[in-house]
Amino acid sequence: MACKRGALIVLEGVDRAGKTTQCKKLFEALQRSGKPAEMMRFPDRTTTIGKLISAYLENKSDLEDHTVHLLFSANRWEMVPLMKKKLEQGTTLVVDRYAFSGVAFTSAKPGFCLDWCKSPDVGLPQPDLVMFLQLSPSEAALRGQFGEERYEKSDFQRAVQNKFQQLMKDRSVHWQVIDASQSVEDVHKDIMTHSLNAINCAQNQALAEL
Ligand code: DGP
Ligand code: NA
Ligand code: NA
Repeated sequence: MACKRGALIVLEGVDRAGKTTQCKKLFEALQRSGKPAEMMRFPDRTTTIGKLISAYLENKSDLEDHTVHLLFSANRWEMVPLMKKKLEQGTTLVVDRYAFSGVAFTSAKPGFCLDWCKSPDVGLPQPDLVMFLQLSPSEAALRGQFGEERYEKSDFQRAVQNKFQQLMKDRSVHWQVIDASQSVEDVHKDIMTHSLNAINCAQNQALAEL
């Protein structure tokens, strides 16, 4: 019997919504239930391109806004061969941020339209499920101070949140809004339910492209 493909599952949301915690919990739960799974995150700061991005985010370097947008996209593209290989082998990928963060963060800057922002990511593997961890800016503020990185400012995060709301109107993407104000365990339960459905559906579908 041919090996059934894994699902491409993405978690998105503004900073402090709990994406990284939930990716880890989902990955661990899938492993426990015997489903082959791996975690990935974007930006992947370990590659040559990722190191340029990391220095930019840490305010150690300045890059022109279009340039950095293309670097974030290139950082996703450089992982595509590995992602396709894993998915074809039957491994489900749990991904912390993807092209939607790319579009939301850049288009929140002045002078960028959604279409320009989307174009470099056209053709990337299409996620089987994108869960948006929804948390209001006021609830996010209760979770403590932002760090020191470039985008971690409330006004900018509010603009990013608005861009995500716009992106979620795109019906060609399988969006699922998750109430991230619930307890960590309740958020995890929701995410697990949607993920198991996505894994079942993905088995019988070809991998599509953004
Ligand atoms: P994280 O490592 O998940 O904290 O993400 C780093 C920061 O980079 C975070 O503020 C979100 C932002 N970011 C993630 N992906 C992209 C992207 O593709 N483009 C831009 N401009 N920003 C991004
Ligand atoms: Na961050
Ligand atoms: Na995170």
